[in-house]
Amino acid sequence: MKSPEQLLDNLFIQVRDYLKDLKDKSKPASDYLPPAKLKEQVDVRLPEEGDYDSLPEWISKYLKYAVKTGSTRFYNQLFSGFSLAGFAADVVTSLTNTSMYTYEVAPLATLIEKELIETMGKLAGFKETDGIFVTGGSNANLVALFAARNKFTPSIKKQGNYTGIPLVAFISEESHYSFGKAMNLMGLGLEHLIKIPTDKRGKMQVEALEKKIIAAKAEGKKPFFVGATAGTTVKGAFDSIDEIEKVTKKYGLWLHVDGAWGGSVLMSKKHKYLLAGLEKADSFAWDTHKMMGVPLISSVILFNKKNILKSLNDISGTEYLFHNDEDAFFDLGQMSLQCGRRADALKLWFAWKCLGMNGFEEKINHLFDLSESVKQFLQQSPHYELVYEVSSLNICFSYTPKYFKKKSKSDIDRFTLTLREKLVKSGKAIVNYSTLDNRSFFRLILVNFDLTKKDINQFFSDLENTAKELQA
Ligand code: ABU
Repeated sequence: MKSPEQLLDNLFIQVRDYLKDLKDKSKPASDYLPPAKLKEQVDVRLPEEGDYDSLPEWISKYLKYAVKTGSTRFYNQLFSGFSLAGFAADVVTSLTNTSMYTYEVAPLATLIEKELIETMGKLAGFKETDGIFVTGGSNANLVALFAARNKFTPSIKKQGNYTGIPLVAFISEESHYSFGKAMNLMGLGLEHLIKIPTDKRGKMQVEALEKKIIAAKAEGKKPFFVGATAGTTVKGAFDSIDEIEKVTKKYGLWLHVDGAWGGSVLMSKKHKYLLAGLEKADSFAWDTHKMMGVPLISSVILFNKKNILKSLNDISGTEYLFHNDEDAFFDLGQMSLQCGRRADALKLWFAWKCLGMNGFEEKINHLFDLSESVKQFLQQSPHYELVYEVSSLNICFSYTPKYFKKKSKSDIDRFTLTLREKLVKSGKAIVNYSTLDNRSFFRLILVNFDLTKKDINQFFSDLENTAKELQA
C-alpha cells in the first residue's frame, strides 16, 4: 500500500506534467469523447470497497479528460489561464479546510477578506464599503437585489410581502440571466423584471429606461432597482453608468452594477473609464476569476454603505455558532447567506501579493491591446465579418471562406456551428458561439494572460484549415 507521502509526491508529479503539457502550445485543449465513450474509459461508478492505491489512476484519468481551460487554445468562457498563486491558495485552502463564519476558526482568512473588500471598495470609488465574497456573479446579483428589495420594503423581512404592490426591476436585454433567477427566488416575479432595449453595441438605451420607469409607475407598480451591466456576456458591452445614474437618482431607485465580467478594468488606469460613474452606484458585483485570472470562484458583492449585509442577514438562532466574544465584530458569517463558506479570498490575495496592482494592470492592458489587434485583423480580412463593434475582450465574428458558395444567412449560420463543433471536438480551439439578432457567430474571448499574437494567428490558421477540411 502506498504511503500518504508517496501519494502526495505522485500528485505533484502529475500536477507538474499537466502544467508542462499546458505550456506545450502544440497540444490540444481537450481530449473530447462523447458521454458513452467517456464512461467506457473511466468507471465513474462508486465502489463498495475503496482503496487509496488507485488514487493516482483517478487523478491521471481526470486530468486526461479535463478540458484544458488554462491552454492558450481555450477561448470559450469568460475565464481562462492558470494562476500559480491561485493554485497555491487552493491547495492551502483545502489543506487547512476551514469555514469563513467566525474569526475563531478563520483568523487570517477573515482579515484577508476584510482587507480585500475594503481595497476593492476604494477602487470602485465607494465612500465607505460593505461587502463579502460570494459563490459567483449570479449570487452577487442576487444579494444586491435582496438588499434593494429589503430597503424598499422594510417590513418584508418579518412580515413577508403583503403590500400587494409589485416591485419592479429594470435591466438591459443583454444583461445576465441571473437577475431573472433572483426575481423568481425572491418572489418578485419575472413579469416585474423589465428588459430595456440596447443599442447595436449592446448598451442599455437610457431614454427607454426612463420611459419604462414612468410606465411602471403609471400602472401602480413600484420601480426599485436598476441593474447596469459592465461587460455583457456576448458583446462585452459596458452600459453608461453615469447616464443611468441620472435616472436612478431622479426616481430614487437602487443602482446596481453587474461587473462580473468587466469589473476588473478598475485595475487599469487606461481602461477604467469604462466604469465611469461607478462611485455613485449602490452595489457592485465583481468576479476576479474572470479578467484577473484567479481560479474559480473568486467573486464579491460590494455595497457603497456600511452595515448592509449584517442587517440583511441578521436572524435569530445563531447563538450556537456566533458567541458575543471580543472578536465577534470580525465574524463574517453574520453577513453571508450561507453558513459554511470557503476561504475564497485567499486566491485573490495570493495572486495580488504575487502580481501587485501593477502586474494586474499590465496584464489587463495586454489583453485589451490583443483585442484591438484582432479587431484590426478582422476588419482588414475580406472573409471575416466583425458582427458587433468591439467594446472590450469579446470578439463576435463570422467567417465565410471564398470557396463557400452558398451564402444565405442560414447557410452561413450552419457553417459557423459545424466549423465550431469540429474545432472544439478536435481540441484545436475551444471557442464558443452565440445567436443574437437572428444570426449565429463565433464569440472569441481573450482573457488568458498568457495569450500572444502568435496564439491568435494559430487560432485563425486552425479555423481556416478546419474550414477547408469541412469543405473537402
Ligand atoms: N457568468 C458566467 C458567464 C459564462 C460565459 O458567458 O462564458
